[in-house]
Amino acid sequence: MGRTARNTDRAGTLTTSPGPVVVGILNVTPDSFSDGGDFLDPEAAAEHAAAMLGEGADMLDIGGESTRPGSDPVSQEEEIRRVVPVIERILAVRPEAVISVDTYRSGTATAALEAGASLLNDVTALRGDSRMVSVIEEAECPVILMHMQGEPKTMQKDPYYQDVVGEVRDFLAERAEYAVAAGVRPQNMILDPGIGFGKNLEHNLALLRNLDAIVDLGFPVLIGASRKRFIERITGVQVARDRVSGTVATTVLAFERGAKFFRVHDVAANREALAVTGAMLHTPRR
Ligand code: HH2
Repeated sequence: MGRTARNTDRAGTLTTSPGPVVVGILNVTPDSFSDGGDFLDPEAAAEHAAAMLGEGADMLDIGGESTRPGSDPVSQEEEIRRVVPVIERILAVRPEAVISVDTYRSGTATAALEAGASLLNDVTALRGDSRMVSVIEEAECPVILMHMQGEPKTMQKDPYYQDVVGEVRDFLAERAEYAVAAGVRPQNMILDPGIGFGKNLEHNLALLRNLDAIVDLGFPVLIGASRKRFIERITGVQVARDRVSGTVATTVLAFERGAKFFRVHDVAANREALAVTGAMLHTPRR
């Protein structure tokens, strides 16, 4: 348990540190939209995790269920079966790794924390499982609360907002309030507008353009735009893993607008872009 406690502290430090945080994506699923099936074997997953840490990832986000548009949920047992051996394998090789688990299920969250994960990423913002909030409160671990309209199976059918930025901001403010009222520490919360989750191209662009409205809520903000379909709509790049340049553009703009966490598949490219953007923004002009 010593290891878990230490890494939870390290995860907490990431949320309060001044610089940007690069979150490397590791999907242990057969059907994720860009890396489905690549890392189902714990050995292959651990190798990819080590590669992302070597490229400069500050932490990893492991998912055992795809939430791409049209995806079907898996059982909690299956999710645990996919995720836990990978956490154990990674920590056996890299005990200092900060690992987040992309789940909205309290049972998976508990199993993942026991295996050594130190953060939770809940795409339902604590609406998916009423027991989730007490798991987070007891573990005193950071949590990512994400906005989603609808659910993955149907969310891209006809997303509709009168004022996408205002509605996403109000939703995240309400979810943060709910978590604080249930005992989650404010300094443990990270907010995410949920790029591509029940949003069309214009909705995604409005959220990225007006990100300061969400940053102004006073919590660190995470952006997960990596390789997503809206980039294809702009660039025409059909193969998801080839959407690196488009992803980097979102990282640069979101960083300039105040985002702190960048959930990406291509760690090296985004890390480099953040270093150069940071230098441009913060080096005093002569
Ligand atoms: N996007 C995906 C999954 N989890 N979590 C947060 N907080 N923010 C996101 O934008 C986000 C997320 C979808 O991307 P990916 O994991 O690459 O694909 P899949 O859901 O198909 O596994």
